[in-house]
Amino acid sequence: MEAKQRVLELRRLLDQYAYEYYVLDKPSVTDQEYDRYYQELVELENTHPELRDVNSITQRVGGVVLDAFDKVAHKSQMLSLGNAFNLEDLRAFDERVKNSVKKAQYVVELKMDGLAISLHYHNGRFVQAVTRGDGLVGEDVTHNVRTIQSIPMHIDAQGDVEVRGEIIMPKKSFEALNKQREKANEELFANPRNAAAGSIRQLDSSVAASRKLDAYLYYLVNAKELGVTTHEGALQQMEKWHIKVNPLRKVCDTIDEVWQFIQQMQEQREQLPYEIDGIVIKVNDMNAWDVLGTTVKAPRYAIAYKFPAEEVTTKLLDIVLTVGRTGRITPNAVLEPVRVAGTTVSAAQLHNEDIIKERDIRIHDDVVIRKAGDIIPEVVKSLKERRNGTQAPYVFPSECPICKSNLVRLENEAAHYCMNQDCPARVVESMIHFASRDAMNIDSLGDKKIEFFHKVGLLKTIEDIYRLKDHKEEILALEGFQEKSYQKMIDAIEQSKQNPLEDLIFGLGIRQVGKKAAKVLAQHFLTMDELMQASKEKLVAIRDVGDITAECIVAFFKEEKNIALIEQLKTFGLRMDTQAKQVVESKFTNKTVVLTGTLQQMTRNEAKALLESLGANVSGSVSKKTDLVVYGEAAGSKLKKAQDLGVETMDEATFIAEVSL
Ligand code: 3BD
Repeated sequence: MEAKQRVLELRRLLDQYAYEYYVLDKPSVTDQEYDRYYQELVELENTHPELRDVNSITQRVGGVVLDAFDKVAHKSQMLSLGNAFNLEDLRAFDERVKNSVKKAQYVVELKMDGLAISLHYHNGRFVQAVTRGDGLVGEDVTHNVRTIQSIPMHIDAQGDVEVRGEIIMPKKSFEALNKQREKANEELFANPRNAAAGSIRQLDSSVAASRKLDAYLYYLVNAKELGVTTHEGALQQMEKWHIKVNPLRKVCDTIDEVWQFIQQMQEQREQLPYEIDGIVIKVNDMNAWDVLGTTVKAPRYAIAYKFPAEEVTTKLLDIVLTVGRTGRITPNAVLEPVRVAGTTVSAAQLHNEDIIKERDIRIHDDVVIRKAGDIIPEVVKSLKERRNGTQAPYVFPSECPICKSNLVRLENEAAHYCMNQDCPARVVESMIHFASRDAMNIDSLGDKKIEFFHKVGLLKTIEDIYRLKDHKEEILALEGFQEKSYQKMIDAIEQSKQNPLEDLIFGLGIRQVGKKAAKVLAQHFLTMDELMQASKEKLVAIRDVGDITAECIVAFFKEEKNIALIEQLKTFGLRMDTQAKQVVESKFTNKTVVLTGTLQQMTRNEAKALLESLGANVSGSVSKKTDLVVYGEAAGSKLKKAQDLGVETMDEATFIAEVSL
């Protein structure tokens, strides 16, 4: 009995100290004192296993390992936010708000650049954490969220409480992590948000525990039930529970005051210990939230002001061309390395010849660059006034940088193409595509290995992949190959021979034939031979196959080399057919159906498979072409849109009744 009292006391004490340290950033005890109590608790929990508790502070180190993440439907949808890019947009927002509610106060808060999360407490205990996902269904990441020190495992509240916020990785943690990964020769994270997302998507929670994540919460779902009527009041209620809420916020009476706060924060942005990508503005009065309502996906009571993308100047050292699988040429700028929006950038996209001409971008120019959507670097413009006479207008090369054959620019296309089917760059890219996940999914034959095997002459064409097993001695003599990794690769290659026809069709890399078209073609023709013999007329008659796609398919199967490749693959034993899906005639046959909301009787994927077996075409978005929307619980914008468009809708019970006939 005494041990139990002491354990509870230690947990309360340590929770309090953790709160002071991780939430308030104001520790009241020394690290040594903290450690003493912590060790005492560890020992008591060891000697009294019956007193262990998943919510004990000792469990923050992680160690839970899952097989997969469970999907969890959100009780209420996690909405998106509309965007504002300037003061004008904000004034328009203010006007809209004031059209519905006479007087509006706003709460302005920082827009943390992390990933949205929902936390659940039951009778004061933390019970579950779910990622935002698509807003309707997220993933259960409870085991990882337990390791985030600033998230309380106990709050002083009864019943069910749900709070939502953002998980972030502080800049310092991010830099330390990447440094460590660089040393270990591991791939670096592009930015703190990706690092945070990657850490939360770990099956082993000790990895997440080592990542030094933090969280800021900004939304109390049950505010009304608790008698809270303003957003600021909700934030203060959360603070009383020791939940971490960003103190950098302000209640404003006018939009000009809001704008002032935005300016201040934009100036302080670099000095903040975490990355933000804007400011969120919310109407304070929560009764006004109901009056204002929500649009298709975002509430009308809030808006996100997005900071303009950071632009920096650097030198353009060179323009180099890369060759894709289809022969498409992409020009890339080689830049003097420069830091922008949190990472060092040394290359940027230049898209095509026209863009280089229009922007008059020349080698040796000083150029302004920024990250599009804060991810992909692009050259905005060149600083012509800084030229010193050494910059000549850029002449797009006439030869392929790899095989030296002439480049061709087709009519009505901005891109140049290398037309040489045997161009080594194209050959390598085709093999990479063939082995990729969505195609033949040969997991242990990645990009680097393919490039390497090509270099040493073991892979000259796609069919050589299936000949690798005849070169065991040579491969084992290569650096980095052991018997075990060799065998794993060969097994994966052999395994791929059983893949259904659609994977092979997609893997061949026929122009215009993506994943979906490959599936449609496989289902329509059922065998490779039938597809190879199909005429253009036959092809265009298929739904989802257009003129150009049909021409590309016919052209592909006219080529001697492609016919020879397929014949060779046949002799290797690759599967050249697929099972016809049995289509049962029903009221869903040939209808375009959209599923929305949470279904109770089956998962959305099961419903999709069922509908497809009944001959329906299941689509993700509602438009005029939609014939029917089947909705489950908490259906949101798609159902509303269907009703607005006058599209037929059907609830789950009716749907089940229809399909079980
Ligand atoms: C933040 C929606 C509302 C509750 C809807 C008003 C879009 C991510 O710091 N408030 C914040 C922040 C995000 C928010 C709301 N307040 N929604 C907020 C937010 N201070 N970042 N977000 N989200 C959260 C999102 N996430 C992924 C994909 C699409 N949208």
